[in-house]
Amino acid sequence: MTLTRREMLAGSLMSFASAYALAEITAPPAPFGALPTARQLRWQRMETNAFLHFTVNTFTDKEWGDGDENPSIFNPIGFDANAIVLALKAGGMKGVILTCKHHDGFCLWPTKTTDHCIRFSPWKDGKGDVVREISQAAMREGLKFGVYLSPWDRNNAEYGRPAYIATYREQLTELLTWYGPVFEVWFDGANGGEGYYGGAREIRTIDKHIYYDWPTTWALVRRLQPDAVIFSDAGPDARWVGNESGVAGETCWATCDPVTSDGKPAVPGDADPMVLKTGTRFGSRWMPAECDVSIRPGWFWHERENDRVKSAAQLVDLYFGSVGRGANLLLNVPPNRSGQLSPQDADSLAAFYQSREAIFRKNLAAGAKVKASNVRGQSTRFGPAMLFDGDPDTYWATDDAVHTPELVINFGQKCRFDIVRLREAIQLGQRIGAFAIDAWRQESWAQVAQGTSVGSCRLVRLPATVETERLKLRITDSPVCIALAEFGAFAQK
Ligand code: FUL
Repeated sequence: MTLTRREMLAGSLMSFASAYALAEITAPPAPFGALPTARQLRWQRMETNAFLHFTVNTFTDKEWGDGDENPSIFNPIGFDANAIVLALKAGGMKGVILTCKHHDGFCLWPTKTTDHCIRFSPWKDGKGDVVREISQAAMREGLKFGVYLSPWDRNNAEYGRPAYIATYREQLTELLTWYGPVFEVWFDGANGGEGYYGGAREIRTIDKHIYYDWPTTWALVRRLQPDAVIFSDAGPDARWVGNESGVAGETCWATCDPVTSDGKPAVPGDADPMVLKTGTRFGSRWMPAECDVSIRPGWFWHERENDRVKSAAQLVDLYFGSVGRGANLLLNVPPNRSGQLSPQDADSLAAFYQSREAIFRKNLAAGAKVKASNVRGQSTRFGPAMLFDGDPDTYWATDDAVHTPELVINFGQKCRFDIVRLREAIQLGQRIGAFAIDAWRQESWAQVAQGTSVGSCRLVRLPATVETERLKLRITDSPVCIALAEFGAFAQK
């Protein structure tokens, strides 16, 4: 049969129309609530980053330096940025944040703003630059580099007065323009109090809500490093989790409206830790939590703590309590006086990574038969196969009216596992409010676990190893249709 031009045109218009209709039916779910920016999405996918606390304190054996240190004490003769970064990489760290200046005010780079810095140390005859070496080693090894610049400066004579704020911003400008891309800028909440302050040796208190004028400083970060995530007790991109033990709330929403204990908008150094710990369900801002914790009792290296380095098993627990609750883990591993990681720390880090690899190597649900109670528009694009393709951008979604669907995983034979991992398609917001997991026991379903917030990652440790042929995920609470990017079942034991 030969078609006329007119018939051909009509035919192609028809198929265009039906394809269009289908596409309409299977349109992705509308985003819900506060959404992550591209920089936040990139940051959340990093999951585990390292913190390096290193400065004069490493040599004075202190946690907080007074600001009256003689720069001549800073002399890490064996400093090896490459070895440090390689050890972090072996620990599975994706980024590294360096304390470029801690509360003592000593700058680890040749700043033009103060003499309380590395230029006046004997290390490399005052020509060294720790910031440059760490940032370059990170770049070489594929880790991202971030900066910590303490707002509180116990050395600066002008601290507490406007002149210091100008200096602080100059220091930030140096750090954000001299060393290439920065993935995170870490603003500490600890500030104001006793210090050396250029010899005044007094107590200086500041109004945390006014003194720093944070909006202006954060605008500077945005201008100089638009991809950098800004971290503080009050965000704006990532929030402190409210404790330094490395653990987020059992319920931990990525949305948050940080407030002070009397309900005012929070600022660095004045935020209600309980709000930070759990976030705010349906909060107005996407502001995921970051759990900072040290591998040792202190933030800086102390010889007396060499036998108190956290074990791989303890680090795995922290991973479950942070990344497993939708937060990022920022693990501090402090270099020692020779400028290297001590073997205890490096060994623990490597073992931590190997443990994680061993646990998450095989998703036992990936080869199973999976049935969803509902699939959006019955489209394979939103089908449950998307849960196992390892792509965080694809997901199983339901029709708009279906908020509490179920998913049955049929292993075809008895399967043993003790960990379940869920990941929402967070580019569409935090949707799921609660879920439950059931195992098939001969003739009926028995609930083995339940949970609340999911977000970028939820790890569920089952109370005991489950051995079953079938597993069921029930979404028990969601204000809208769901979009789940991953379902995983793993065996640790
Ligand atoms: C705190 C500081 O006072 C500690 O020394 C450390 O830097 C920690 C990460 O933040 O507020």
